[in-house]
Amino acid sequence: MASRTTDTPHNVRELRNYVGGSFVDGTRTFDNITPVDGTLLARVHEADQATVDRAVLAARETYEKVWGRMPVEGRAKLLYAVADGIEKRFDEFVAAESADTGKPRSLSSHLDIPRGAANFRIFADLIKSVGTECYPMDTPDGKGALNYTIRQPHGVVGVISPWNLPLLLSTWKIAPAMASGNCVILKPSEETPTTATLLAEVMHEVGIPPGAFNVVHGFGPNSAGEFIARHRGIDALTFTGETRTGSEIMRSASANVKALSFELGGKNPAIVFADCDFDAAIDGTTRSVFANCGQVCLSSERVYVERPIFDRFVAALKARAETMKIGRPEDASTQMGPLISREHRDKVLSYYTLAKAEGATVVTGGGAPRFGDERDGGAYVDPTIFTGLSEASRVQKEEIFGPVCHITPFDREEDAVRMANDTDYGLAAVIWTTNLTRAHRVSQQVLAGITWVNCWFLRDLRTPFGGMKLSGIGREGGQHALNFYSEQRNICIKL
Ligand code: NAD
Ligand code: 6OD
Repeated sequence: MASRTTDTPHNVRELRNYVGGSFVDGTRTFDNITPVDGTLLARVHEADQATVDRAVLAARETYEKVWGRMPVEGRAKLLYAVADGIEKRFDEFVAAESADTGKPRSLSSHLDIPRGAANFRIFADLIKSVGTECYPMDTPDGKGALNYTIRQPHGVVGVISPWNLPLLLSTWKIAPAMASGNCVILKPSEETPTTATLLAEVMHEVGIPPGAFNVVHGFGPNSAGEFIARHRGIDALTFTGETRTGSEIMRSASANVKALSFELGGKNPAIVFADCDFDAAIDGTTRSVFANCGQVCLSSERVYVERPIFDRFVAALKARAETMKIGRPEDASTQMGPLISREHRDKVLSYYTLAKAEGATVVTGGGAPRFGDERDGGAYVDPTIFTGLSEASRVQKEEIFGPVCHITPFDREEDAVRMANDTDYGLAAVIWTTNLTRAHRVSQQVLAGITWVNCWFLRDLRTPFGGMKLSGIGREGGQHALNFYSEQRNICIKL
């Protein structure tokens, strides 16, 4: 194989672009720093415009000659092999994902990497059973006509992905795109380039045809991200990330009228009714606020609790936050790691400061821990709970993306629904109640792409996933993803 991921004598990796089946240098490199302790993990080769052009050309050629023509069984077989290949190198993927993000290995080994493999399996399964529509019709001559639809891949699909669940979220798009017969150009986040490069190695090892999958490293504006968004040779673009970035990408993509799918930010509510299973609600809210250091687009940053249990709930969640073990990813007892970067830490801390300026009561946290060891070079913040803010405050309106929530009491169900919906976003909601009728009623009233009742982040990969309002455009998952990654065409045959 051409040069791939290599370790220097100091264990600093070189991460190259994967273009047309070869690992290629960039014209310059950037550093990949771990938020665990601020040390250097890798030098990453940035793709310039010419490298992105080569990737697009390779993808187009492979689409036309090989991948787009391969029988579905053949594509599915290779995608199962990718899933197996990820699992074969499971520990390496886990260690890399945790080093890049700082997340506990207990999390990357239970969520990120298994889902990375599962994403390939489910879409390999689904593509084999995809159906078609057929409409026999009457005609004036009595002989009739038959309409039927066929699906055609777009050709070349650009995938631009974020850093919070790097392998999970990129493969959530790569797998259905490739299963549908498209060739892919992936631009992983500059913060988390490693598992994308390992995935390229797996694709190479299992014999994915050169050009069917490409990785270009770099940043957003005036770098690989923008080069993809603007590229005339890319037919469809799928993006996960911040809403503001989505707007920029939409502007860049508009000249070439690409098909777009956007999974964007959130400011998600959780509503806790007094009739809930209290312990389950505390367990679930601890996860939905603090898991992955709060860096999940589905996290609950606004928690509404019915007044009779408000004080007890706040005290119980505070106790969970204060006993949370913050530490290095490889320590099995670690429950929460650092944020993704020092820069993001500054952003989260600025919201902690803003909350106080807006009049919040700090129930717990509100700052950054000091460890007195190498972790002080990392990007850690305290798990934090606020109360007392008005619903109009910026902290209640803007996505923070950290281990933090604000808890508001409510008296009537309609007040909780009104406050939950008083947001520009509409990604996810959680409802805690044992009243079945209320569960259905409130779920239907809360405006969110996904509403969980008495659970959080429970995923059936066949279901539609996506956001309302500023949280996104379109739905992916199961058949919905296959619809996005293909063009449906109608053929009408006069009999
Ligand atoms: P981000 O928008 O900063 O970056 C995402 C990707 O876009 C990165 O690869 C980045 O390099 C690239 N990018 C940035 N500017 C670009 C530009 N102008 N043109 C092209 N590409 C560009 O997001 P992030 O900070 O990596 O991720 C966190 C955000 O993602 C949060 O807002 C979170 O809610 C959101 N998110 C949403 C979902 C969802 O499913 N709705 C899932 C995960 C994360
Ligand atoms: O589970 C998924 O498929 C998914 N898209 C999760 C998104 C998480 C956001 O951070």
